[in-house]
Amino acid sequence: MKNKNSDLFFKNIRKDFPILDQKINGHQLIYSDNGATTQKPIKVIDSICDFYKNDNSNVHRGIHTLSERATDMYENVRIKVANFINSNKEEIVFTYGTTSSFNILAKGIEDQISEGDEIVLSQMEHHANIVCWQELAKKRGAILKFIPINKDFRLDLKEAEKIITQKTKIVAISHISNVLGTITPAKKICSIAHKYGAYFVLDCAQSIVHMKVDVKEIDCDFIAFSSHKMFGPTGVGVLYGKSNLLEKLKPSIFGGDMIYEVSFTCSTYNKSPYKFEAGTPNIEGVIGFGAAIDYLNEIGMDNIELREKELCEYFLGKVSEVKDLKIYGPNSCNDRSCIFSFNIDGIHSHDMSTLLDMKGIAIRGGHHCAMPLHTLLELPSTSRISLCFYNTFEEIDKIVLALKNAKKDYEKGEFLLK
Ligand code: C6P
Repeated sequence: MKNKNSDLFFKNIRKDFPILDQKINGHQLIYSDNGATTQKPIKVIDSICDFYKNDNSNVHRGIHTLSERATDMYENVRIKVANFINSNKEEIVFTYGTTSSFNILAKGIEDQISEGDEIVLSQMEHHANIVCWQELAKKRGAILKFIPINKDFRLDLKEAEKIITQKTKIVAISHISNVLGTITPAKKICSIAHKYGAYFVLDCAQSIVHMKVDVKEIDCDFIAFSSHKMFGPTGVGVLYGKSNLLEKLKPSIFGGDMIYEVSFTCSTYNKSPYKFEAGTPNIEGVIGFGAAIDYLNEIGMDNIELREKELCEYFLGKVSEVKDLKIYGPNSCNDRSCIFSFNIDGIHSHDMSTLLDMKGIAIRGGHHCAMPLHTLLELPSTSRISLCFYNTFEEIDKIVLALKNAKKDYEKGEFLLK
């Protein structure tokens, strides 16, 4: 289909995702938990099966044909990822996901942090971008500071200007909050960080699949993201770092493939990115990830962004009709994504998840691995709907109808029988 921007195109695209064609509790599945993980198109699934059927071998080790083929396929994905974010292939470290990328980074940078140095995060971070820095701060005597959010659920830039100072060594924020959906002004915060010589780290776990991420344009020093949130397999992620900065990072996982030379007494390490990829990697995962990137490129990130903006506007318009529902996040689709965390007075988020599941609608309930943010907002938990391009306007209508009926259904208590 030529017009990759039309509603019809995106409705047809659903055929690429076999899992979407099923009933849950007697209703057509509406998968709206894409912030947790996305579904996989048949091309990704097939690429993994084909690899095992035809090409399976270890990488970087054998001299035989299969191993050389597997190595080429694996390294080719590194190039695809580099092109996807406008970087060089040497700057792409394959990891096991965003969390593992952050751990490799925080451990690797340890030697560059001294007592009294400051690490600036924001109040809307996922635990993956908090806990590893807390560990680093404890070890090195560094101090963590947090850019506050304002009442519109956006980062307070005036406060950011005050918090980031000569003492700041690292500024690490999420590009899109996995709770609020807020798109943060990455370029602006990066320039404040660089003014003081601090590293700028961007958590792209929630942004990479919804908008074009260009590391050169933003001038990021490091970014992290996961394949499974971009229609690829689980167990694969990326740590991007500028070449000279990756060279300065220490590896923290040791063993085969990350070395240059090993004796009984000491070892020297391979160059980046290989010094961070010890042991046999998730080869079939990386191959599937490559197929996911091809798939995204075929649709076009511009088309995806446009489609999701339309879904965002439609959702916010429709959901405003639901009584007693509060959304935690910006109300303009210009600086938010299709992640909508909400509560309806009197219904716990876990009950809300069960209520909607009874109608075939998959959402997430809880603290979404962002406990500090929930504590700040004085919320024990929230319900979260997260949409992507394969969701439809008709699905939004059904979700909103279910939300309108939620109180009535809740009071009937039928969901308790589940
Ligand atoms: N958020 C969610 O439902 P992993 O689990 O390593 O692939 O990604 C961690 C992570 C880091 N940063 C952000 C902003 C994230 O949203 C996530 C994962 C999922 O919101 C699972 S908790």
